[in-house]
Amino acid sequence: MATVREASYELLRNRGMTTMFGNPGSTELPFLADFPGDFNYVLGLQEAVVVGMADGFAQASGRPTVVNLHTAPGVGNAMGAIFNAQANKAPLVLTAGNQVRAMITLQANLTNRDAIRMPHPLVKWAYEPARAEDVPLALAHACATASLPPQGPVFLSVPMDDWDVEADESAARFAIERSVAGRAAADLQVVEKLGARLANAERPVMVAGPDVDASGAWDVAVALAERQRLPVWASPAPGGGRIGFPEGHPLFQGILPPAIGPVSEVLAGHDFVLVAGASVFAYYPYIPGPLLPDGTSLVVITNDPDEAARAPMGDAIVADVRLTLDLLVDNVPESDRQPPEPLPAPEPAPASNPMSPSAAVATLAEVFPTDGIVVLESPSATLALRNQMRLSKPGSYFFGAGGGLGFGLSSSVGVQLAQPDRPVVCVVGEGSAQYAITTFWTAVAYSVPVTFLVLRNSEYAILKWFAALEQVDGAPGLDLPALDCVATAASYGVESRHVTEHDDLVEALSEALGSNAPSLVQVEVAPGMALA
Ligand SMILES: Cc1ncc(C[n+]2csc(CCOP(=O)(O)OP(=O)(O)O)c2C)c(N)n1
Repeated sequence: MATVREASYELLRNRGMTTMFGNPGSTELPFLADFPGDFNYVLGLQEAVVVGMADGFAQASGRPTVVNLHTAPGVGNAMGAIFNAQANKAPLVLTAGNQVRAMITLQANLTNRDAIRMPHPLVKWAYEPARAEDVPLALAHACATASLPPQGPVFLSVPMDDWDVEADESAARFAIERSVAGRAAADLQVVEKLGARLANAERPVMVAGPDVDASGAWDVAVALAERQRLPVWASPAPGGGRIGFPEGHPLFQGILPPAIGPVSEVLAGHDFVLVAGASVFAYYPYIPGPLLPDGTSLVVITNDPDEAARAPMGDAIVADVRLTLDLLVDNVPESDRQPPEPLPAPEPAPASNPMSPSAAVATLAEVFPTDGIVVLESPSATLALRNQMRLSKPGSYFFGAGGGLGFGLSSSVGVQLAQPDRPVVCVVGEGSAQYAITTFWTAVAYSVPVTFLVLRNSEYAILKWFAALEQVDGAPGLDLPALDCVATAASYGVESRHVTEHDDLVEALSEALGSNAPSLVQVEVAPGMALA
């Protein structure tokens, strides 16, 4: 007879979920007993890092991913990263231990007494099974819910004495073997109407968002834009965890600004806006104005009913982005519209000392491998990186859509583990790096060859920019003198170098990219926001 633990591992194995990320405590050890040889346990040294790594892994592998958190305090540490995972639509099956059932009611030490309530509202589902025998079914439920659209984190609390209990063999077998498929295309009639609206529009435009990439719709988005000669904008950068359209394509026009009035200004002159795979829109800061220009209508295709419902304007089709675009492209004619003028090539950044953030990311572009992946968390250089690099391959860009720092460093390790054949470069501000600094330990311990490029400007540049926008004078705490990521990373065993000159940066990055170990390059950059 199998135990609940054995049945649970078989269930995960059956779903291909054999890499898990965790930071265990005494309440999780019974789950980890006799850890099966075909599973990988990736240890993170703090729970926010654990969840960030799993987030990157889940997104880059397209698979639900198990996370093993310590009871209440571990879940507490993880909350910011769970917030990010929800914004990223990362299918995480978060598990945490709890006290033995006999001591939950009397609230023994480490009891997570309100386990189900704790991770709300950041998870799609939270549960603690009523009986130990129900753990496999609850785990199957968790895996299905995390994977169904919109994907996202779920939470399962398991009292520590459940794992050795004998499983209900028949129930466990059904739980192990069942599968739940959830990608649904839109009704053909709805797509035909959308096709007619698009084809009959005079000056339509497309906005491509993160779920184009996540749903594998990259090629069909390009085919649709080419067929209909659509100018294409990327959805606003703050909420855009992934890129939905090749940014070097002649139809690509740039990134929509993340504010109400400015979006409307950019879209002026277009009578129809097709948004694919993005929320409408991830605005911040608040710059009021009309939501759309006069005479402009909008349709969004999203797999997320909440995204559809909460959009402040336009119509929505709730369906899988890829399947819907596949249908749509077959339901529009080849257009003879005049294609838009292509976006001019990026201006070379003028030389300065220290170099500008734009010059630093332009230098990265010089040596960036064609199959490379960027994980980005350098707030004041986000737009400069997008503009200078113009990433143009699917699955090449990951950014924390939630905005909680710590995603960058940690998720880059997960992305690299999921994509071992593609070089991963994590571009990170020295301030942001601190939120997940122990990631370096995991990168070394598991030989994960991420190249970390730290842009050091000795300040919270983005906050100074926000302070000016918000007309806030005299705010404390916006300078960061003397943070040395080279020394910190080196103390964890990461090969690390500080550079100031272009040629040294080229050499350091080329070396790091060629190495099969994690490496860090810290480059001194000028303070301030880099917009292009
Ligand atoms: C968890 C969390 N805490 C605080 C913030 C607020 N915040 C946003 S950007 C930023 C500064 C980031 O500094 P750095 O990485 O050096 O980048 P720079 O702004 O200089 O480009 C801070 C503190 C946040 N986004 N997330």
